[in-house]
Amino acid sequence: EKKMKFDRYFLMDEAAVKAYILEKTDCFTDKELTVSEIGDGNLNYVFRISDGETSVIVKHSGHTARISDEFILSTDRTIREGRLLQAHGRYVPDFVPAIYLIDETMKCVIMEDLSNYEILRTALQQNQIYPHLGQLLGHYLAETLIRTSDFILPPKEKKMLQKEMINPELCEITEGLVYTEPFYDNFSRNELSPELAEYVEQYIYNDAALKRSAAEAKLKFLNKAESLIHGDLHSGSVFVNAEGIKVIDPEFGFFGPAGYDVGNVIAHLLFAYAYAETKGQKEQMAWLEKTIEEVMKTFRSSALIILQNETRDIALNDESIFAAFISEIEKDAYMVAGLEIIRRIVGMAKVSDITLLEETRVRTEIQLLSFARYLIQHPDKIRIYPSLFAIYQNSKEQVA
Ligand code: SR1
Ligand code: MG
Repeated sequence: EKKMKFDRYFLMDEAAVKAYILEKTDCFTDKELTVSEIGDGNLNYVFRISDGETSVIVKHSGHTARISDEFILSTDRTIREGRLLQAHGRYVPDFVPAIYLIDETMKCVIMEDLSNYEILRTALQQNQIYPHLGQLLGHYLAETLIRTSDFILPPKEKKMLQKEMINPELCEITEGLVYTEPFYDNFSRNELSPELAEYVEQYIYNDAALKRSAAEAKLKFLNKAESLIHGDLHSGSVFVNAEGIKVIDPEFGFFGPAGYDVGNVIAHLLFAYAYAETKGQKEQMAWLEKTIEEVMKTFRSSALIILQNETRDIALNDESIFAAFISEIEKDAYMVAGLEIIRRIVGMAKVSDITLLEETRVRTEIQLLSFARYLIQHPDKIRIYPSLFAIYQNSKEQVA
């Protein structure tokens, strides 16, 4: 049998990954390994390798996105993702998987297998409750976003990291799929429930004020190099168990607006809330409502403590600057939450919280879209309002 050398990139299948792990690492000594491709994301391949006792994950990228060949992408995205996980891991080591190897030749990352955790989206659909989830998410957001901002990172270090994390291809996907395509009816990648067409035509494609607000948000995404963001922090990017959370898949990460990650978390907890509501999971609904509030409260208080204790720049070390900075992130977050809701209902790349709904789907979609329109246009009102859910309920009544 000819030994593969793995000194030149090719797209590995399960057999190649098995040979690779034995050849390039000492993770396993026994050759009785099982390898399975378990990825369900839109871009890359995820292999689990196990000898029955120990297991690891190999994340590997091809020249195109898994979801569609129309996205031609550099295979370096997995390398950037591994480095970003390491960068965030400096601040939240318990909240990210351990990275064992980043292989620039084979364009893969070997990392900790999280098989003792569940994907948050699946767990929430199964009516699970995690009492500390809001605090954990708020802590993760504050640590990663505030510590990589100009308040804390030394100027040259931030710019060097910014250079390393520049991510034009995947940013372009977000710029199109989140900020542009869902607002125009001439993009073939938009995909709607047919019963939704009239609503979307009137209240999204033809709403000039909404489109203007979305354009303002897009300019922020294009220009605000605020923090090293995850870039795709939906409930499929979070693993959870009774002990804690692990955040995976930051391949869309770069130095962007901090509110982008916070807003994605809010949007996907709202999707979970809408799913729970349809299924009549009342206790979980109440907990999800509290969880969103806890994310925001913990984010605010942890961010403030970091800023107060660790701001290096004398010119920025000012309580009113801290307050304004956090408020602006919150405002951006509510706008992004609205944008994320719209893109997952109108654009490509759906979420199963919506697609799994049957007869209630269109009604739920309209309720969420109506709330999303409010979030995008009135983020400041939401920020100071005691409960996001009062406004959500109100937008439901308007729909009815
Ligand atoms: C072509 S990738 C489509 C979407 O999947 C990812 O998870 C991101 O959300 C991206 O926008
Ligand atoms: Mg992903």
